[in-house]
Amino acid sequence: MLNKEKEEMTKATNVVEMTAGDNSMSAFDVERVRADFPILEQTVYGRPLVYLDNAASSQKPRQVINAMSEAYETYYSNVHRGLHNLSQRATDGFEAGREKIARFINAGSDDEIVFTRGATEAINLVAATYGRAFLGEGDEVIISHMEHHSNIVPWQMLRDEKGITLKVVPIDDDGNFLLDEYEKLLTPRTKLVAVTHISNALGTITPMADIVRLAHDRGALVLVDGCQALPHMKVDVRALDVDFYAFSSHKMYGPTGIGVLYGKSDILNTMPPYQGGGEMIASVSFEETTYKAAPHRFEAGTPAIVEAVGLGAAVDYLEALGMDNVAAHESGLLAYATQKLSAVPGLTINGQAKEKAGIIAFLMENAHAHDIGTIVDRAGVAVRAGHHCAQPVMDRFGVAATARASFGLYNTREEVDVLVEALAAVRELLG
Ligand code: 7TS
Repeated sequence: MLNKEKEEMTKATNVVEMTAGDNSMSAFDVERVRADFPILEQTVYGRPLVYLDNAASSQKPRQVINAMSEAYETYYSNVHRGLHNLSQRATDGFEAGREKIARFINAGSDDEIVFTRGATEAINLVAATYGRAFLGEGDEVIISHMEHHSNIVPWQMLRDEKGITLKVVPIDDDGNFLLDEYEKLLTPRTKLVAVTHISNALGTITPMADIVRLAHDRGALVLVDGCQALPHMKVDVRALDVDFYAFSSHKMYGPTGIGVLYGKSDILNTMPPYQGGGEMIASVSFEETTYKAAPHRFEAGTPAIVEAVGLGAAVDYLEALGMDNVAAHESGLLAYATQKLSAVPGLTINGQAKEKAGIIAFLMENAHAHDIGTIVDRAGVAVRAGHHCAQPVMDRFGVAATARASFGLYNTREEVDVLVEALAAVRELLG
């Protein structure tokens, strides 16, 4: 390619050049990506759908849908328990999902991947097993002011049950995680630090490497809520040295009903199971039951079999695109949207942290967030309005609700323009 042509291509909207040595697609071509998502082809109220609610849940590419249909049509069966051909193939498909996840996040082994129903269940699992077994009166758990309810309430339940102390790391007016304040909260009684990797309500990327280092210096473990990070950036759990990492499949282009708790093997195997039943035992008699090692001891009952296949297909899809390409595309969108939205009269962005992912929460003068959501919906634009299951951070900013545009790998700058245009209608109607 001529240099000039190359320059034009790098400049062109929505095209991100791949990095040398990357064996993923030759360039991130958003139109090609969009063609993989059948749901995006529709119109809503006669307008092309603009889906900007990816932080709540993302859409599914044909590759994921097809992998799940194929499983149901050709080899569906229960796993781990049948000698017959279908059961073995279903087990292979299910376990391949686990292997793909392990590789995707660079876990040390497949045994470090526990399948759960989602991030919420993954965090509750740690609170209910590690927390109940190893935390007691006066032990401290540190969370941040911008956690989703699913990383607040399980620790409050543990506080009420076991008498632990819950401490909260403050954030500044831009939504930055205050590392100095965090360091001051750490004490020899701190047993666990449970912090989000990316805030779903503000878009802040937390300084995870520093958070982990400081916690480990004091002997505390770290649990990361990675729900909003995994679909948008490369995550290496071993490079980060996190002890637990929780996420949901449905936000990373996979199906609902399945999520993951990554945990270091030596920690997982010290934790007692919390649900008893089939598949998690080594042997059962009325006198005594012994348990399998992790991850199986935490997977009682028939698991989400076809969902694991779908999650594996989502990982294949993301790896083929290349997470660096996805991240670069979305960071371009974030920069563009931030500039465009900031120029809308009367609009304020809630959350302007130094390190941000593709989430923009905003308020408009004289307009309730729900009205914004309803009006832009009429223009085909899907955004979320509300407290985003993060009420404490909304209280921190003195607002009950915000509107939120959150980007995924298939979004374009043209779609941002449609949102901005729709917001002009909000001003006309309400402003
Ligand atoms: N943690 C974070 C940071 C989240 O954003 C969410 C879901 C969860 C945990 C819970 O995930 P689940 O799959 O177990 O429900 N966040 C959102 C949101 O921002 N809008 O709808 C759901």
